[in-house]
Amino acid sequence: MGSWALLLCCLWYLTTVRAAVTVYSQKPLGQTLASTETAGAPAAEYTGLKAYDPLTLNPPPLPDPRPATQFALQLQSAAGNVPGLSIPVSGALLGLSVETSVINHFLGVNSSFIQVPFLNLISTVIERAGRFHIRVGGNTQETARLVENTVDGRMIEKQNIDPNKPTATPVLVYTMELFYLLGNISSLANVKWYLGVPFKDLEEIHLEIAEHGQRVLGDNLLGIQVGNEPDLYERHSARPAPYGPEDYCNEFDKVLQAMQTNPNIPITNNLIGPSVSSGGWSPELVYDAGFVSRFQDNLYAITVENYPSDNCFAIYGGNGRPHDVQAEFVNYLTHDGQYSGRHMLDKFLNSAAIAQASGKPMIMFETNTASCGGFPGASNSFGAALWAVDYGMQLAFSNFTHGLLHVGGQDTYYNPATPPPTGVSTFYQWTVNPIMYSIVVVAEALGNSNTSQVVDLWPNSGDVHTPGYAVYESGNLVRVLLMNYMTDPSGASDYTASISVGGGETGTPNAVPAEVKVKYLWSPSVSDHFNITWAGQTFGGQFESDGRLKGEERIETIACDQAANICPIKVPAPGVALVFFSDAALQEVTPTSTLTYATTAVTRTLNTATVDVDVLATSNGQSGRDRALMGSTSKGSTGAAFSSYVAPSLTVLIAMLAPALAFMKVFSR
Ligand SMILES: *[C@@H]1O[C@H](CO)[C@@H](O)[C@H](O)[C@H]1NC(C)=O
Ligand SMILES: *[C@@H]1O[C@H](CO)[C@@H](O)[C@H](O)[C@H]1NC(C)=O
Ligand SMILES: *[C@@H]1O[C@H](CO)[C@@H](O)[C@H](O)[C@H]1NC(C)=O
Ligand SMILES: *[C@@H]1O[C@H](CO)[C@@H](O)[C@H](O)[C@H]1NC(C)=O
Ligand SMILES: CC(=O)N[C@H]1CO[C@H](CO)[C@@H](O)[C@@H]1O
Repeated sequence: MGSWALLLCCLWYLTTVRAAVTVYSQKPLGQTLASTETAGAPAAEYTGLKAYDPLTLNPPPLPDPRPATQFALQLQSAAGNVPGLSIPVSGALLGLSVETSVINHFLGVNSSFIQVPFLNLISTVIERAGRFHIRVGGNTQETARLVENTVDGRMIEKQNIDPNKPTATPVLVYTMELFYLLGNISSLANVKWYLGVPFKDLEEIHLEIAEHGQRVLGDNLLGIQVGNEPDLYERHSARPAPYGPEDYCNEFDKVLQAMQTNPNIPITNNLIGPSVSSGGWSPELVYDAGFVSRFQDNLYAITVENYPSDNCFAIYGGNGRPHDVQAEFVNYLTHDGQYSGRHMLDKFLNSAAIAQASGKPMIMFETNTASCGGFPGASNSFGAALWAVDYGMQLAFSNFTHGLLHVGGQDTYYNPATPPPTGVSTFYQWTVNPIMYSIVVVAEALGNSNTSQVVDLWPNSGDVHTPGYAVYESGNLVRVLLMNYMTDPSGASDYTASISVGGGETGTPNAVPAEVKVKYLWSPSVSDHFNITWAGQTFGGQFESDGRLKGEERIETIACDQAANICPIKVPAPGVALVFFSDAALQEVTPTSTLTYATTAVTRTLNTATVDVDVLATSNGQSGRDRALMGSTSKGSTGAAFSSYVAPSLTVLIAMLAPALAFMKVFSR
């Protein structure tokens, strides 16, 4: 049976059973997809695409002794009195790093076919932070080549160069459509880009990314990466040994000179490096080789790339070590754990200070929960969302200006969001994963003023399960973010922080307002994949999202005791509370209306300079063939099968598609 016929009968089936069944997608889907389950064995045999792995870990046991559930938190109202405050950062601090080979799935097929869920997702952040930063690159940028046309007419294509070396990194070929796609995205939403030139073969330097990137993207191109994780080149046989920091600096110079003599590259002061992973060299070795002083006038930003752990052993074997994810889950769930942002950034504080001293942004250019795709059950859990909120705030506190969460393809666990697999994309919507919420929460915590300064509060006598941060904007306390890493459905591990502002020993007047507003990031457990809300709204479950937060927004109002100078803020276990100390601080990051793009894809045949959003919102991006299919299966309600399509029917659809899914093309980092 062809897959279209298969879908056809599924659709008929789902329209008839929709009303009768009520199941949630997560577990049933997993059970159905776990095709090779062995009787009696633990459910670890899921063999489908990793992005949909239903493996759910157990929340770690409660710490013993338990942290206090009541504590006082004394804050200064003015930034001037706060030691250790960060430099001013922007709400666009957390962005994405998208592997080049997956942009046709994640961003759009080409310049006239842009993924609407993607636009909606980033618009959700832009409405809060003012803009959004995306890096397109990763390992696949190193061998990318611009071609006039690809064989099959697509925007990008992978080609294996040497048939005798099947494991060699395939050359990625792309057409001009890539630049137009990014350009057209920026004309729809305020996205700024980082690109990277290939650095693999410097006998013949390829600078088309810089040439066309600058020409097509203009100001929307922030900078150009030169060299990706050069400290691993020797290990990955990308360079003959020995390859050291000095060699990298010399090669960087070679590329710079090629740019400076290229009339099509007018801007050569926007380069990005050294992007070391710290798996090989510490960044200090590169600074010692003169990187910053030598390229001071040509650098846009100083970058590092880092993951707190890796799942490479499970993916490739050999390298690295196996991980017991259940046992290690807890390492993500403390403010000072082995995998925490604080721990990760310790080794880069000197880099951030060097960047600050040289007036450059400091960017964590590629990061996520674990390299080689992340960990099943952990990277796609609410625990990862808490980890990423803490990490994002810690990046700010550590004087990093940006951090980019990596997006792989269908075969990774850590994507903030995943488009449906090729072939079923007309029927499924996107899967938004927990760390996407973190991007939204951090955007709201930092706001859109570019003046936010952050301090890590270490509240509750520095308990690592209950971290907190204060945010000062234009010198004044505006928001406080409080976290609870524990999972305790009984409610006994919820805590209440009694926040005082000024007064007492601060030598300044009592300053709590009459009331504060609070938004919660909530889930019943750190292990949950989809039952997550931010201020009462959710992106929904697997294959359920069009990129918009859905549901009624819930903002709590908490009365403060001004005489006693106390605002009591409850924080659930697990959860995050974002406390707004003024209505202005709330309004700054709370969109009143949402600019959205309501179809599954935008098809634009007119490439005019301005885009009519109303037209986009009402246009139907599906092709005629897809529409005909829908019409013929939904018994008189054309399109209804898709638009009202909800989780309950998914089990059935997936069950019948399982064989087709197995053959789907997959991409991974
Ligand atoms: C863009 O992709 C769409 C959908 O696959 C296709 O119909 C269209 O021809 C493509 N446009 C270009 C310019 O390649
Ligand atoms: C961040 O920069 C500020 C201003 O220079 C400095 O006071 C602070 O100590 C730095 N923070 C860290 C964690 O290094
Ligand atoms: C924040 O900084 C960005 C980038 O420099 C700028 O485009 C934007 O206008 C700034 N926002 C405000 C409110 O100043
Ligand atoms: C989310 O969790 C809550 C509490 O456990 C439960 O009442 C609710 O039904 C769950 N929602 C979904 C969509 O699973
Ligand atoms: C701003 C921008 O990059 N616009 C591009 C949109 O895509 C078309 C091709 O489809 C290009 O011609 C435009 O330059």
